[in-house]
Amino acid sequence: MITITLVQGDITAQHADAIVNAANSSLLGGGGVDGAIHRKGGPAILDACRDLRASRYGRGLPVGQAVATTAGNLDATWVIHTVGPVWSRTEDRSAELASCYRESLRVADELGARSVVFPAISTGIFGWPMDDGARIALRTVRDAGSASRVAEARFVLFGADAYGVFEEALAELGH
Ligand code: AR6
Repeated sequence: MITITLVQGDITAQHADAIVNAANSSLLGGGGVDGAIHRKGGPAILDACRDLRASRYGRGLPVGQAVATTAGNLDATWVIHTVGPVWSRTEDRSAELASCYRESLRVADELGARSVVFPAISTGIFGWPMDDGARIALRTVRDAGSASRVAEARFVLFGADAYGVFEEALAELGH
């Protein structure tokens, strides 16, 4: 059984065992959550990402997958990088978005993390509508979380609007 909580704020200010990063396939940084995590976490995270590019992920991290590094100076032990799909009007990429949450939880479970914080993956620069993104996020974490040892999944939403959308989606889920 996993407990899902919602917080409004900046994900880089959170304390948890693992912080999930909404990365891109290059693993070498970007804007949004990714930029904030690298800025606040410091160069150790980028060093670890470069090592991953030089070894397991020479072609980058595929969409829907997840991989962990140190959390550098963040108040966490690990950052779990995952690559969300870019929103498409013509193609349903929901399975890839769900996979980001499932794979991040799987990696967290492997590491022994008990608390994991998530951003609303793909709902910023990648353009996914917040309400649909929230439904996919919450349903997937609830379902995958029941089989994991992760005790808390905390969604950190940037701003009151995103928080409100998640609150409504969580209520719809009967949580
Ligand atoms: N804390 C919590 N949430 C945040 C923060 C923060 N500090 N900053 C933004 N958000 P995004 P994506 C919200 O763009 O859509 C990067 O360049 C934001 O309002 O971070 O998956 C990567 O390198 C939105 O609701 O991620 C990729 O190229 C949500 O977090 C690309 O952006 C996700 O927005 C990934 O795009």
